Amino acid sequence: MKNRVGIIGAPITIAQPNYGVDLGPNAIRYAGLHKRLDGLNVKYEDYGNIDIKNEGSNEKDPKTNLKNLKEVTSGNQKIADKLKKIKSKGDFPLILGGDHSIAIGTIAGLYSFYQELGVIWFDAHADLNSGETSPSGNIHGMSLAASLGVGHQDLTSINGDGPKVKPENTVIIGARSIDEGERKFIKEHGVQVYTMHDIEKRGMDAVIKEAIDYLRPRVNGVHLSLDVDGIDPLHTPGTGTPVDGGPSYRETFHAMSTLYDSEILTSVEIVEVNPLLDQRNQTAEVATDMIAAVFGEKYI
Ligand code: HAR
Ligand code: MN
Ligand code: MN
Ligand code: MN
Repeated sequence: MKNRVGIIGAPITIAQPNYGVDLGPNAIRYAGLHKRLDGLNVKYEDYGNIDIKNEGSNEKDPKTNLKNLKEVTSGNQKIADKLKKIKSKGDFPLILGGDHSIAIGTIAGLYSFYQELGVIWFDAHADLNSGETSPSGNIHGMSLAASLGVGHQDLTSINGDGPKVKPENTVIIGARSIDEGERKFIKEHGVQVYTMHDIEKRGMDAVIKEAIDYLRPRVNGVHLSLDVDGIDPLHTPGTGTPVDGGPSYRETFHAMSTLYDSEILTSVEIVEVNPLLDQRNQTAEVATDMIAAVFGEKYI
């Protein structure tokens, strides 16, 4: 990566029910992020954490079926603004979450620079719900839909009205917990989804290479949104909504280093690390290993 990396902590937590995910950015720093980047000769600037107000009623609004909409919206507005600032300096954004709602802000900010943005959504979930389909009212399960322009107007109009990314420029990898409404969304909008079944049948190497080859001719930038619950919870127990049966540490590391080799990525975020649910910061350490892989760490 030629550009300097701009690190931002984005500690939104109120788009999901567990407290502690706001501590994710610092847990990743404590796990040795800076040293790892130093070891790779990657230049970076750490801008610290965005000041997020994680105060909301945590009640579902009976009209919208959303929890903490106002607060999640204003937090994401701040994230979008910060993204625009560091992109204007020429930095390569590395955003540390925070729950997965932060992708609404990062992708909205990136839209100012890439009208044909590709997104690789590595996750156990599809995050394609809206107020109408969500079983929980938790906005972190709606962030990809909002980025695609579907959902509450407050969420879809951050940094300008409408979709920030197109369904045909979006690839989900690792999905194994997809709600009924999300299945319908995928069929209707044509998002490319590689479920665990695809990974089992074809292997991670084939899947990640196909995703890269699919996106490359279509897009002018690619954002990796890495939800740590995408990885098997044997390796990443410190996360709010773990789902068994995910890709292993090795398979995920391989996907990340293949993305590095492809030189396709223009921004990276890592989300849903919750140190209060973790054991000895293990999940932040795995997250840091995956970031190292995406920035070029190899075994020799
Ligand atoms: N699909 C469920 C919902 O919408 C669960 C979402 C869980 N969340 C995440 N997102 N960590 O990837 O409530
Ligand atoms: Mn997610
Ligand atoms: Mn998830
Ligand atoms: Mn490998």
